[in-house]
Amino acid sequence: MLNIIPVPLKAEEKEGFAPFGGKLKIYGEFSDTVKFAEKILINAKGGEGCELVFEKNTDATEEGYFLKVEEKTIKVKASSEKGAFYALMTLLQLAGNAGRVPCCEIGDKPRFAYRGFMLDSARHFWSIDTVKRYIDLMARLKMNEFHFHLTDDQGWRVEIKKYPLLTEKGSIRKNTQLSLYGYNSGKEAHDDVEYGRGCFYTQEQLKDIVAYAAERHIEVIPEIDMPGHMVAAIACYPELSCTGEPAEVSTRWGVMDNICCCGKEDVYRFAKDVIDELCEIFPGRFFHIGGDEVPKKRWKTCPNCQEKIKKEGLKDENALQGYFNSEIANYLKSKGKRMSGWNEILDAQDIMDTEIVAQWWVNHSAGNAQEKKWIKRGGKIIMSPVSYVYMDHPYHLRPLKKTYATDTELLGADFEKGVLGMEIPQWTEYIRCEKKLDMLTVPRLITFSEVCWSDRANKDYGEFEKRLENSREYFASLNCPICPKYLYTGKVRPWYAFTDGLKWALWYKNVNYEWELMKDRL
Ligand code: TNX
Repeated sequence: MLNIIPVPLKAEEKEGFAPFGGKLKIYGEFSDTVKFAEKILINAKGGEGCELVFEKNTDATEEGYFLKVEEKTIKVKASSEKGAFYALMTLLQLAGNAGRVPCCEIGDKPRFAYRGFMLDSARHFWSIDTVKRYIDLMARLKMNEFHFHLTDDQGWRVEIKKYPLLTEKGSIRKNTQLSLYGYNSGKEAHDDVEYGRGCFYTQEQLKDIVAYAAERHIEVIPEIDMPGHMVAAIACYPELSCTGEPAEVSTRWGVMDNICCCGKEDVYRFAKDVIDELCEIFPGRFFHIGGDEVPKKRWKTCPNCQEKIKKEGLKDENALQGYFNSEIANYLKSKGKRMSGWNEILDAQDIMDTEIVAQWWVNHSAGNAQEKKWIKRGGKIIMSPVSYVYMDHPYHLRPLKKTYATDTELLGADFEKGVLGMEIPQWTEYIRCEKKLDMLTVPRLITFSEVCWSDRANKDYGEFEKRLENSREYFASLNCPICPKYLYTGKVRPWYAFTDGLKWALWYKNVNYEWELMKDRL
């Protein structure tokens, strides 16, 4: 068994091994990949007497590659730098720390063009080194879209020169909610420490992250969540809200009623100013505007919103969000960007252009009418179904096996034409340190790479789990440890998890359960 994740389309193992390491003679087409290979292998042992050759072959798809490993020659055929790079990623994984790779023949290409990972740096902030470590891991797994959730109610984490308060003030919250116990009753437990002072990325730092990702064929997609999930910005510039009353950066999780006022021109101006600055930093094709969880309560009684609804001849408050989305989508389009957003951006889909992309996170299946209608209209979606892929949920609720089944259980042929790809999000309300981030992220990201890269016919969870276990050393060498198997298979469970009904009622209370039990053992 060749130990490769995600499993390639076709792979055949042969007798023997080829030396692989810093002593390889590397040459051929695709100069970026040749340079990358030299750089990454420079200190790796092995490779003597062997060559690694890159050739151009137009039979390969843009991201696909052919690989032939013989005892003295390793030949890669690809049609672009991307394919050549992915062949190199396969070789690095096959080699691990062994200094050699098994002889083999591989023909590979991805199932989906969009293979994403989202990191929430708003609720808790992640250092540039951590972000790069995850970008590296994504590259090894042949994933290509890094969705960066940069702002939320509890913190604004990206420098915007025109609005300096956003990071001076909007990055700081007075304290932090600790658990879901008492959820939405206002009685949740909180700590009493300020969080977030100085926790933001400067524009220069973001450019560095973008370049680092680009070298690994990963696009960075910024997300500025609007018009909801905006309390941190409203705390700095209260005029953005309907009432204009003073507000504080949120210390609680959940969905806030205090959202931006889509009846005020200031809000459109603000959004466009932020977009202007960010488009200078993120050269990619997509720009994510969030758009999720937008309670319309305040809009219903806001004179500005009601006037806008009347003036534009809109049906209701949902249509007002649709109007706002369309304005922003057109603005982004004028800058050469394609807008993406969570599925709520389609709550008034009739007035939305099918050019935009909806990221579907609510429980869905071929039965979701909104989604069906969108796809029928020719719209595209990215799948992030909450009950299969959410990484912040405990393993006893969502073992790897469930995440692995996302594709096979949810996608039917009629549906598939509308699917641009898949993305796995990591929300970080309850993740405060790297060890916990790794515990919940690493195994799921590895699993998900196979979900979105590999052919359906090659998917077999039992066989995948063997490759995963055989890869512990390799991922540990990338500083990405895989947590114990009894954890990711969901065996660490609170007693009530054995009773199905109670499980759903009470898991919220115990979102930290596995961590509390495991933290000293990781
Ligand atoms: C829902 S998914 C959210 C996030 C939370 C997450 C927690 C989505 C678009 N919105 O704001 O962090 O649940 O799992």
